[in-house]
Amino acid sequence: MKRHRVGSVALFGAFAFVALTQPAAAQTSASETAELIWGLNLNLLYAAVPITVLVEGILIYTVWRFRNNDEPLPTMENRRLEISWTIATAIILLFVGVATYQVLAEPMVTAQSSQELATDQEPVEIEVVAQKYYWTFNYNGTAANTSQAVGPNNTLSQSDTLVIPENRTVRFAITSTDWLHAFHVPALGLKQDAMPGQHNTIQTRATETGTYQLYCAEYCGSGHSQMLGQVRVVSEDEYQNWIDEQQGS
Ligand SMILES: [Cu+2]
Repeated sequence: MKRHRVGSVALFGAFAFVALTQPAAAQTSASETAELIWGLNLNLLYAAVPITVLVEGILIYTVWRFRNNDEPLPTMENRRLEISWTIATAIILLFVGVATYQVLAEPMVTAQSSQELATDQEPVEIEVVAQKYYWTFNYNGTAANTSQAVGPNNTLSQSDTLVIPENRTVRFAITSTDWLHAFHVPALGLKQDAMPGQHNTIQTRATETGTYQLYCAEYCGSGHSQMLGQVRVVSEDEYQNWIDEQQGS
């Protein structure tokens, strides 16, 4: 009878595990950054779900097992149990720490200096400028035609829609002209504060063409919720054509 109960709890746990992890596993990542973050999320879920099921299982079992016990006696000391849960917790925390730091150390998650980038191709460098309540993108290394929008150093400048090539490293230098904003593209796993007087760097390599939503993720005033934009990921050829087109050549 007791074995039967334990079996039921284990079976329920397995179902809960599959049900909870399936949506995360089915998630397709649109960039290397998003893939790393979702991979970590999934690994942590693999550790967290069995622990949750185990703890809740023991709790429910204990409540049921001692339901008619009017004078419960606490366990005064159980050294083996105490050593076990201390070591088990240490191992779990070590796993969480190592797994997290591995992802945090990835250049696609935490941007490093450009020297540490092992890319066969020059990264695309884009300055992202936040201002109440819109986004401006300055494409470094692209000379703007005078008839087009011109950014600092005569670079090609665009507002609201950011166009980036697929399968190529793109570095964003994020800044603000007034006060705090935050550049946030959830589908690409990108989030970085925009602060006046400094450039915060993030980088990614998009792996899926498409159009993704850009949000401001730092409350910045009455127009904050409308401070939106779009990120269009296109093929390398299409990107070059788009640059040429914008330059009017
Ligand atoms: Cu905002």
